[in-house]
Amino acid sequence: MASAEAHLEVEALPHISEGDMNEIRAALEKGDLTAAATKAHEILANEEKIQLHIAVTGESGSGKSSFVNAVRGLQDHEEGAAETGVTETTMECSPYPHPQDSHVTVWDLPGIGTPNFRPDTYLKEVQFDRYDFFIIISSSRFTCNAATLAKEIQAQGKRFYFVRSKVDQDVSNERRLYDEEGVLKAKGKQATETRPQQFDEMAVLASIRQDCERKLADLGIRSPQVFLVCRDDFSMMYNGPRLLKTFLDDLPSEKKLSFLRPLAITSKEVLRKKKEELMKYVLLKSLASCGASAVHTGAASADVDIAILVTSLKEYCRTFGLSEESLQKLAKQVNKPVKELKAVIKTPLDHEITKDVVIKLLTKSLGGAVQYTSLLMKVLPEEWQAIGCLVSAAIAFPTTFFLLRNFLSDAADDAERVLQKALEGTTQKSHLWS
Ligand SMILES: Nc1nc2c(ncn2[C@@H]2O[C@H](COP(=O)(O)OP(=O)(O)OP(=O)(O)O)[C@@H](O)[C@H]2O)c(=O)[nH]1
Ligand SMILES: [Mg+2]
Repeated sequence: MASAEAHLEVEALPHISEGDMNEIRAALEKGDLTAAATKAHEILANEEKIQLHIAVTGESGSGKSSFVNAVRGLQDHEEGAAETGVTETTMECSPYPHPQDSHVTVWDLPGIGTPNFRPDTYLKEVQFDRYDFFIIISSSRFTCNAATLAKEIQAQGKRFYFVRSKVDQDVSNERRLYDEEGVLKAKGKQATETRPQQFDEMAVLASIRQDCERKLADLGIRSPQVFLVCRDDFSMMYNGPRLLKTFLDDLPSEKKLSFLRPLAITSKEVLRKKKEELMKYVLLKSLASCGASAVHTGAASADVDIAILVTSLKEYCRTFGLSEESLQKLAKQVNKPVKELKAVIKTPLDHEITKDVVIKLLTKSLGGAVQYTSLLMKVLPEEWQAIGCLVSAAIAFPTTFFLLRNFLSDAADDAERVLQKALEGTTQKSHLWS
């Protein structure tokens, strides 16, 4: 396990209301660790209830259902996938919980602008209030319908993003104008003036995006941002890192973790963000785990709620794709034996985390408990210093704090090695590691 000193950076904390913070402080001042732990428990349980609802909308046939499937990591033919088709397919709002995290629901909405759904009544019919944000999809230039919808969403105080789908088709259409060596075949004036002599995929994509942004600006949308995607290449979305950053910057802080948890790890950035968000909860989790009856770990004992630790370590494993199911899926995707991916993992997998494993880790942590108590005071943010002083008396707090923190770091390192191994020898690297 990584040493505690290696992780001395002070991390941000999740947003905790002043009332909750005061309650924890008051309980600790009275020396009532159990009451403080109960409060921490309650805050975490409320966080657990947070749901994120994402609406996928746009014109009929634009690829909404395909996008929903791609976000959920499913192929169109797989069980539980949204139905897709070349004729108008989706006629009602259908919720699709994320297979890896039921806190996130992606809603597949019917197409706008068909005789069945008029733009002026559309938002009411799809129950606008239900969603946290909207993704408006178009497979060509964005039309008036999309702009009307965006303006209405904006007027009602919610966020929307434009996604241009099926860019694989545009790239292959454009490629046909070039020969096998990638040299422009078309000789017409217009073709040569608007295209480079040598085929350049990134330039094609950039021009699609600029064209969409220009058209949306013409339709009255201020500073529109367009993201390009393609169904079969979704985890390597052409604008993956930018889209991710935009979503995360916009989401309220209490919803960031829900959004991040089920995301497939396709870049270092996703990995870093997941770790950063999970780290924010370590303090609360360690406090919640204190104050239970003592657990004897051989030579020493600690007052720790083991169940919370088991649940937390399992959550870390699942969030970093360190479960049998995720590894099997990744191995299939990159066409490598799962054994090869597992060989670089040092922490236990999701299903291997048991009470006994946690007790073993606790025993190790308890060995350094005295050292941990002083380390804890160095890493705690200022507003937690007083609490740190009070609970450090109970050896459980620093012990579990560093146990969780170190395990989280180790699991993130494992996930990075797994991704590196998965990508070895593939051409996908440039997209995935951007
Ligand atoms: N080449 C390509 N085809 C796509 C892509 N996304 C969707 N399609 C195809 O486009 C057609 C329409 O896709 P759907 O996902 O059913 O579209 P929709 O917007 O849900 O359609 P409705 O439910 O009828 O409103 C299907 O044949 C899909 O396979 C993509 O990124 N690339
Ligand atoms: Mg559909």
